[in-house]
Amino acid sequence: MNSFLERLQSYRERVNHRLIEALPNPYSETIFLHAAMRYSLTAGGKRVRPALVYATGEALALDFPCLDSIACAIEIIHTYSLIHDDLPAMDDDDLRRGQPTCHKKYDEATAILAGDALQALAFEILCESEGIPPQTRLHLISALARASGHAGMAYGQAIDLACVGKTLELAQLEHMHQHKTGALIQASVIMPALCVPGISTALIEKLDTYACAIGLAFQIVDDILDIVSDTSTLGKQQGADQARDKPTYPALLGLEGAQKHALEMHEQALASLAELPQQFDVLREFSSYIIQRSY
Ligand code: GRG
Repeated sequence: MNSFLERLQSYRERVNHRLIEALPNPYSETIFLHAAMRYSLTAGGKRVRPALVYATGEALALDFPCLDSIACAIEIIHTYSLIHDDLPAMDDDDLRRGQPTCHKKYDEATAILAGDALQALAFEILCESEGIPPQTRLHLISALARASGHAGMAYGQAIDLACVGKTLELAQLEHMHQHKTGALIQASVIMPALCVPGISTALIEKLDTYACAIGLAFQIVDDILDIVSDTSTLGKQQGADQARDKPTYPALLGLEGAQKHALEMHEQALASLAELPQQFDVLREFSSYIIQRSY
């Protein structure tokens, strides 16, 4: 696990450099759009999704430069979603990653625009990713649009907002999280796979099953950490989701039941990779990291 954690750190450092390069410089001292984009994108964060892009790329023997655009585009979409999620019309949070949320640091209009501009920037990066053939770029753009839009994350967020105060069945909770959290995690695995010329449908399916399972495991662990971690580790108020009366895995299954369910998802992820060779160990270790992480 230690060497995996070192690898994870190197993925984080790599994407952090690329993200800084991708950001526009502030044009003006009175217009805060660019500063707000930079503020939210560089305010910390685990970089789980870009790390998963690099890990999948390594398993598939892809070159790192061709993975950079995918890693940046997905993290930028993720950051836009957090900015919008924190707005008063959504979760109304004051803290994100231990720092004032974008609309608290700047103002609501600037935060909305920073999210909008980040979303557009993600697609611009994919359009201009020189190391990737144009036809593949189109597939990547389409995959990210699906994962983040009306059939993916935005749909999941809409379900989430409609579910406040309701009790959901496990299948309904999973449906919400497969879209809200899972879709971008799935894209982090499938987008690198789309760069492999002639990749088989069978391999894509195995990777997709793997990604669905770790996406849910990630969310279950997030719900557990929301209860068991303290506010300084979380970078937000402890028990925030519970306090908002949102349906969570521990609320539905109990803490132990949620832990058991996360382990089941990890086992499902490993099972989907069972026939794949040793070079896929990086993804096996990634799944272990997802269920063992402490923040
Ligand atoms: C506004 C369209 C739109 C979507 C928002 C991602 C999201 C959808 C909302 C965030 C709220 C939340 C707690 C979602 C669960 C997914 C999740 C655990 C997000 C936080 O991701 P991390 O832990 O965050 O990877 P860092 O800060 O490490 O990048």
